[in-house]
Amino acid sequence: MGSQHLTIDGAMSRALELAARGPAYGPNPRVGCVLLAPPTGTDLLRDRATPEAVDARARRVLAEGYHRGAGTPHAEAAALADARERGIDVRGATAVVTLEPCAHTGRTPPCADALLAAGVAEVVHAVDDPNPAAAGGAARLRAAGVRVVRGVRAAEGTALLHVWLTAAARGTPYVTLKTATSLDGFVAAQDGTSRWITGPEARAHAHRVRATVDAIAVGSGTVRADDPALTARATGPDGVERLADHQPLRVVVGRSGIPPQARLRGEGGALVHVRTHDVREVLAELGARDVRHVLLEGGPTLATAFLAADAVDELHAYVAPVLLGAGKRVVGDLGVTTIGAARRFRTVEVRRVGDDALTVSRRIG
Ligand code: AOF
Ligand code: ZN
Repeated sequence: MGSQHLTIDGAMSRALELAARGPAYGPNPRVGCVLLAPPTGTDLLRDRATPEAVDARARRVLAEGYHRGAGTPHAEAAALADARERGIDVRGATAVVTLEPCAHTGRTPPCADALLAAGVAEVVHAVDDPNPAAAGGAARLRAAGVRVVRGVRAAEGTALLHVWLTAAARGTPYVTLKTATSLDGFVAAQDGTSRWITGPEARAHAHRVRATVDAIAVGSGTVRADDPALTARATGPDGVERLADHQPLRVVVGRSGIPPQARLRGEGGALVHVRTHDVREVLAELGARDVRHVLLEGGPTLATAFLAADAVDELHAYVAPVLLGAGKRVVGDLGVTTIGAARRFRTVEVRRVGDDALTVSRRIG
């Protein structure tokens, strides 16, 4: 870092970069923080054109930090610790943070108080905290005389935290439905055989996604039909398949029992059996377990229930250039009888994975 200089805008880009190094899974958001020195020889407050204007001059980077997951220091605390370790005085500094500093004592003490105690003069953040338990940091800082500017690079901050913001504001997990189908929308042939419709690249990609979520859910019928392990696995450079460091919770939805020999009882994430078909109950149960992001991996009954309940936030549709003409459909009857009632999503990404196509789309509104 030494003599690196950044504008507030540049520091926010850096803070966003740092934030993205944190884990995508877990109950907490990914947050980054950069501490900038006060502009030399000028009065920060007198220099402003408008109260909300941000300083355009490059300033020395004093310290930086990011959040590494629930229970570890928040980004602001990590940046303050970085400064302390290197003996740097942060009095009069500007804290550039991707999320509004918290005002609560959760697993760690309030960041607003830590910034005040350190003598930070100005706080610039991208996104307001929607978590009612933690919010209020900006107001507390202002009341103590700190200048607070919000909304800098807000679109990027919101994009990075899309899943967490949706789940935190709503109080239930963000739901991603993954499907792997033939071009004509089948997940299995008429005789029930389904291995493999999509190719190895698509499966590897899906495993990488598994390693970023808190929970994977399947219906109890799928457990009996497919006996999935529901682990996140990756093949190393040596060609050996291994479990990823993070293993999501394995959730089975439905009333029927899980066979004692089921593969999902093996090594991997903890197993939860939610004995209901009621989508709201499933989401409440997962929310109570601090799940922010659940990936639905089948089968059609579970997918249909969540789609019918309008409970799918994101769709990952892997489509193989394979035609079956008949077989088991990816979703069942959604009660749609006319095109105006169709379930529609907005596409955010289309990419090629091996021979297959992946479309990522999100709920509209
Ligand atoms: C984070 N990391 O860098 C910031 C957060 O209970 P706690 O202590 O883990 O606090 C979690 C809440 O704190 C979180 O939901 C968010 O509202 C706020 N800010 N959280 O995990 C951070 N700045
Ligand atoms: Zn905090």
